[in-house]
Amino acid sequence: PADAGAPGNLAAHLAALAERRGWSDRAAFHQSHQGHRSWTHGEVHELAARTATVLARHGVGPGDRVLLALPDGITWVTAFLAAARLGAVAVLVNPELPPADHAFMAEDAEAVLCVTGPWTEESEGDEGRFAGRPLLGADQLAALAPTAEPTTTAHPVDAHTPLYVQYTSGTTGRPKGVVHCHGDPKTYHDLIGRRLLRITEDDVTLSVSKLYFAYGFGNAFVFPLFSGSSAVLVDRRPTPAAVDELVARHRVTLLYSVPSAYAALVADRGNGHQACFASVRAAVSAGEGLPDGLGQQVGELLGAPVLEQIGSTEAGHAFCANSLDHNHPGTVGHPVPGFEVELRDRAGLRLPDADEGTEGELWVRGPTVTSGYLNRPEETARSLVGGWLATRDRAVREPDGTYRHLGRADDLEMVGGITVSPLEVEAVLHTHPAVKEVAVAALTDERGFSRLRAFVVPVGPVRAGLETELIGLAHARLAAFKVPRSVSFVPSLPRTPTGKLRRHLVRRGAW
Ligand code: 3SK
Repeated sequence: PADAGAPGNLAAHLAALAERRGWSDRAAFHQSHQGHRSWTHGEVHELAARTATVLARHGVGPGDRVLLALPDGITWVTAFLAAARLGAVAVLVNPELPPADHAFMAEDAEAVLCVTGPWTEESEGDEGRFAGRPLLGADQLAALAPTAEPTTTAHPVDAHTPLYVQYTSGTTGRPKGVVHCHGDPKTYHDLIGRRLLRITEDDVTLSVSKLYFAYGFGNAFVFPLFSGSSAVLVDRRPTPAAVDELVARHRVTLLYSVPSAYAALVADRGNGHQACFASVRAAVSAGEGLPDGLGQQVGELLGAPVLEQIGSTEAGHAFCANSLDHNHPGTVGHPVPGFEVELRDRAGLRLPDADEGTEGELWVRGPTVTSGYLNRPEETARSLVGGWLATRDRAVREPDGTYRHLGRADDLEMVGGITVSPLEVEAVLHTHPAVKEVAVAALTDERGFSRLRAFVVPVGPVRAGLETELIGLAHARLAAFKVPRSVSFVPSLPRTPTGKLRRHLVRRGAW
């Protein structure tokens, strides 16, 4: 499927690159579920070109949006490349979201096709889940693609043609679609994969973060395809035992994860180096800060450096990162080469360089920062000012030019590396007749992790079982990562004289 006629098209570019560099017979992806199976770079691009024909037969053309609500696996990879080959835009969504979230995203993105499944017996059927938009089952796509003719001609595009959309939480609870273009993945790889992590053809990646998420997309899709290396794909978040097994089986060299999963690994395997991790040469951590001491424990367990970084869906991947050459534990590292980072005050005014130790909000400018959100001109104008992105992360600059992350500056909470709108969770809990007032915040637990907690002012006395009922209500209506772990019943919530909730006090859990 190599197509020299469309150099700007990501799918054509990657297929031609694999052929030119002689990667066709090298492993690209190892799928660990449904029986272990590996695909070479040549097989991936071939299957993607055939998948493009199936998508085209289902009405997908240049500029159309195709929603992919799929678990990590070969179908995810080939469907993405197929959409790119056709000049269509893949809308990457978490397959485990509740039906209402999927319906919102399908409508917001005006998806012409939703590629979904496989559904488990417990998950709700497709009826209404994607707002009545045309559906194509993952199993059906996987059955049709191998015998379809390959689409050898890729649609011509340039580096600024939209390629994919990822959703990020909005403060109002309505997720916002962030648009990225055909030129962005090559830049993630050039700046981070190649330059900072020195990925080569011999690397093997395991990313706990999934492909629909910015961090996982770069780690386990972009870097392997641009470097001729391979990635292990797992359809669900691997348990610590599964991480051990996969690292040993595939001789994983690069492990990408989030602090809560690293802590689970340390809790499971204890301290000190373990032989099953002998192949790991670096571990990357993102999503939230590594609690004090955990980075060192992980480094000892894996026998490899632990490199913290910070990125955002809007920036596409990391914009500050530690590297193999310069690792400052406890910080998120230096700005990624090619990115500029500024600390600004709440009004968006730059804090002077000399003020080291001064807290500020991180603003970022760089080659892969999105040009905006789908259908949200006002939010785009608020977050993107003169090419600078307001990340709403608070940080302080260290004397060596690295940045230390201090938390979020807006109403969003960060749990397990994912932003959650407390307003959305509060709205659900508020529907319970026993709830008079409610505030939700991520609080740090005794092990240093953020966990969602709901503070509820009850209507009348608290009866036995109310906490379980409220958590059950959240489970029934929200994605699992938005469900509070605990409920505290309080006589009142901290408010300003004008009635505005003092979220910084709720986050401290004391007022
Ligand atoms: O969550 C992050 O901080 C992150 C890090 C690297 C790449 C992408 C993201 C969203």
